[in-house]
Amino acid sequence: MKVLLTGASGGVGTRLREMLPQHYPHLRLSDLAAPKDLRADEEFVAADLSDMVQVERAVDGVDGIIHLGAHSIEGPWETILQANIAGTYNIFEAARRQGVKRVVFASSNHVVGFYPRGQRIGTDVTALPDTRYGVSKACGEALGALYAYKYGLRVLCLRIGNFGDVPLDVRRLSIWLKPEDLVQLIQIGLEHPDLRHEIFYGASANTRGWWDNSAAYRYGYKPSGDSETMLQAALDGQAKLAPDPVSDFFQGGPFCSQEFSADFEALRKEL
Ligand code: 15L
Repeated sequence: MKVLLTGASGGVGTRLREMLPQHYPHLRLSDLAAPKDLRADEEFVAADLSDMVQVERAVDGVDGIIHLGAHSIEGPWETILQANIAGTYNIFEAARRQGVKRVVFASSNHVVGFYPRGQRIGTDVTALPDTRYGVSKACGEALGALYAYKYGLRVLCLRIGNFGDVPLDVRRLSIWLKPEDLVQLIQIGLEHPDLRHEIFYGASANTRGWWDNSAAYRYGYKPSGDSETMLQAALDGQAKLAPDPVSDFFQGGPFCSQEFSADFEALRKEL
């Protein structure tokens, strides 16, 4: 199976470059610019995702796409619109035109950032994005559904929590995703015979998890990580953060408090 990894030069992409080749030896990498440490045995195609011609070149001849490429935090509308919304449309549309069978889309927990912490939610709740970035990921999920139901692509959207080796603070104890667990989720997306269109949370088996990830478990997901085993690291990280009532109340954390100008007390009472 030939697989394209977009966003290969970013933080998550860099880690996946190390981990994916043992499962997918025919891996093509793409990003705006090549990783500085690109090896001779790695294939790289530069692409600005907002340009369909470049995207079609990157997608040419692959069977599956892992689409990470995006502006991965909050940003100005024009940036989000081009990099994330137009970029993700171009990926799905190029996949359809070229007969690519599977797309794994890196969505984000920020699609549902305005749910209060502690509220257990599944993937069937109304989107409550906490940023323009979160809106772009909700839009990517909608594009995934369109291309699955209308054009027959097989699509897995992963609402990724926080990917890394350790949970960085108390919020991340609930949403942490161990790198090996992401690889497992990607394999389900690229290979599971029954998959048509699903949304999973990209989270490990965290003791303090907020999300009902039963859809992923139905497909055989067996996460190996639990952030609770690194509680102290998270508490140490938390100790460096200033208290922030809005951030501390909502699942999306600082993405919620950025630019926040609503009546927090009224909102908190309603929820
Ligand atoms: C995300 O979606 C971001 O891409 C990442 O940088 C983290 O901020 C993560 O969410 C998070 O919520 O911790």
